[in-house]
Amino acid sequence: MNKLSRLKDAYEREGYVVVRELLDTATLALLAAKVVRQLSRDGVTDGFTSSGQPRFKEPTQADPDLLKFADVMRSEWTESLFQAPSVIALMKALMNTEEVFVHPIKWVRGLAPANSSLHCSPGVHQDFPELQGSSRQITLWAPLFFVDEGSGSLPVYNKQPEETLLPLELALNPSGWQLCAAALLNRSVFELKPGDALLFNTFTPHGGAANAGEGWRFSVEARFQPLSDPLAISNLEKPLLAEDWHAFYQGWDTWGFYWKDRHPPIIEFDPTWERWRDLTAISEALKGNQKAVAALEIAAQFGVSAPVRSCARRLLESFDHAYEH
Ligand SMILES: O=C(O)CCC(=O)C(=O)O
Repeated sequence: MNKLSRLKDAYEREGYVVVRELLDTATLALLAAKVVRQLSRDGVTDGFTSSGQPRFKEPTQADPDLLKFADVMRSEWTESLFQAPSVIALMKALMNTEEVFVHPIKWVRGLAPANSSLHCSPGVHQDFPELQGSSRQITLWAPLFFVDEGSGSLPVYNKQPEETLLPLELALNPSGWQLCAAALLNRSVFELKPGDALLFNTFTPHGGAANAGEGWRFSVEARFQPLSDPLAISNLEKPLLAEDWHAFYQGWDTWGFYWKDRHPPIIEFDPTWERWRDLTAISEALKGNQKAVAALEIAAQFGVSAPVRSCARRLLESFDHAYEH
């Protein structure tokens, strides 16, 4: 069996696969340098850990904007990493497709140590309810600095192969929810160096990374799908951390609007999951379930209708009062 067949076999069997030395390390080094410049400017690093991550330094004031890495996200280098012919060829093989579509939105995340004021880690989840569209989507997750389990590498889980969406439970994490542990099978966490990538399907459970180290864990993420599969409009409408795509692509030479005349059949975003989460958080809060607090905060801010938002706000206030007494 050649290397490509082995990777494909593992991806189809497990729902994820690690691909060593996939991404261009010179480009990753440029992005890593950009990250270090921002951390230094913001006063939240003071050197490197023994394993090579930027060492975390507590900010003088906790500020969620310290977790936004717009310069790296908007850099054309980030795009070029994922457009590399070797990446596209691998995606074609894994998805059994002639034409691949690279989602325009890319993520750059910094995961601060678990014992710091800036720690913020998504619970174990599946990507599909947020992304929707193609069930063949693949997420590519890759570190900018060496990472292992102790310093925040991303855990992935096996599930029964025939399962798609798994049950959720309330949790005190940034989204307010996590997958029920009973639905998860084997957990795997990999040691990865710059250039290595973890690839997983849109239904593959992942998340709950715990950074027990002293450094910042940095990762870049992109999503890929067959060009002929549907794409939810929410994946194209607006970039992250920029007003619009024109602002986002300003100054780019090669890859700006690469998707303009080449995108999959567009479908509406289905708000069913968001509604279910908001209404379930409200009904659980009414029963006094304190674990609903994080999900209520989301419902209070982003709930799809005004009555849901105000109901969630009132319940949050009543929880605050309960704590005061
Ligand atoms: O980087 C992390 O800890 C979470 C990443 C994630 O949830 C994702 O790639 O969908």
